[in-house]
Amino acid sequence: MLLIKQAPDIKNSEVTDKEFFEQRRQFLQTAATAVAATVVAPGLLVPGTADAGEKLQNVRKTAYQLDEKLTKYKDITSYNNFYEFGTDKRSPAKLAHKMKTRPWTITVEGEVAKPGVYDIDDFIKPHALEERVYRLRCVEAWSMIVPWVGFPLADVIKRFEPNSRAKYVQFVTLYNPEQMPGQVKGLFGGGLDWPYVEGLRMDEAMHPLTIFVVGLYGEVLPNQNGAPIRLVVPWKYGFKSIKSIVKMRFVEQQPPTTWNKAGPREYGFYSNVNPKVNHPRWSQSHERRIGEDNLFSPKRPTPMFNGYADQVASLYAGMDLKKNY
Ligand SMILES: Nc1nc2c(c(=O)[nH]1)N[C@H]1C(S)=C(S)[C@@H](COP(=O)(O)O)O[C@H]1N2
Ligand SMILES: [Mo]
Repeated sequence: MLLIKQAPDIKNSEVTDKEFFEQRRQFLQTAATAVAATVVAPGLLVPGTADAGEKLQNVRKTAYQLDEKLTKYKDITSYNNFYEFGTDKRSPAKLAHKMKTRPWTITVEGEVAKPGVYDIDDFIKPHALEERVYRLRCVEAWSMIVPWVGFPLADVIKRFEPNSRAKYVQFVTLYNPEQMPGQVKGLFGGGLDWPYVEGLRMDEAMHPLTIFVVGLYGEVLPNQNGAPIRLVVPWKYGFKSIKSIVKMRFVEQQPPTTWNKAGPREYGFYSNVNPKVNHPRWSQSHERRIGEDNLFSPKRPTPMFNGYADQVASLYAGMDLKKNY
């Protein structure tokens, strides 16, 4: 087992993980080239026609990096919260292949100049893909360091031209009990109200840290991580980062959110990572890192706003964060 006493050696572990990443990249490139040469035209290997694990083209590196070891691909893709596929962390990786991610449409509606139903590939195409390494912190007191691939939500919002009544954006996940067994009433989806919904205030949605994600480790997003497209809002608890989105709705009133409906005393609308405001069942002051820490490892302190305070604290100036949890 790992790192009970050993001092963290960031450089060393980064090298190890990059080697792993590069080997995987090499392997997939070789595989993709072989496929392209025989069956598929190379131009088809773009997001949209690609399956989970296929390499994404033209992913730009960015300055969004962290001085922490990346969580292994295997851990990011086999320890998931995706209640549409059951409440067990291992269920999504086993069951999410049932979800069909093509064809797929995204409906844009509400207070917006360009509402419509957009094919996922047309929706993604105008945006340059970039890699951003973000910390993901679940309210259940665990975390991961994830190299996401995506693009700023702000760029998408600008395309659809919300009007001045648009104060919030609501997001909706696919509802399809045939493909998502956790949505069948009485089965193992934790009794949530389906479809899963989330929302952001417009300034949170427009913040440069907020992204739509279509990939992971340079590859097309696996279904269990929210293919074909999900949100990632790194200063908020993981549950705000809604998966497998089929609708964006621009609204004037603060929209309902799934976890707030399920347990209003436990989950508020804002859900900013805040070590000073505890959840009734899990401490928010500390966390363990998936794939590295075990039951005996010292807990890692959770930073305010998940480490993004310098960039996002001003969004909440003057707000009581104990009330607006
Ligand atoms: N549609 C949907 N989105 C969801 C969830 C879910 O159950 N359904 N779980 C959330 C929670 S609690 C977390 S911690 C993150 C986990 O993302 P990951 O599996 O990619 O790590 O997804 C969030 N998005
Ligand atoms: Mo979570």
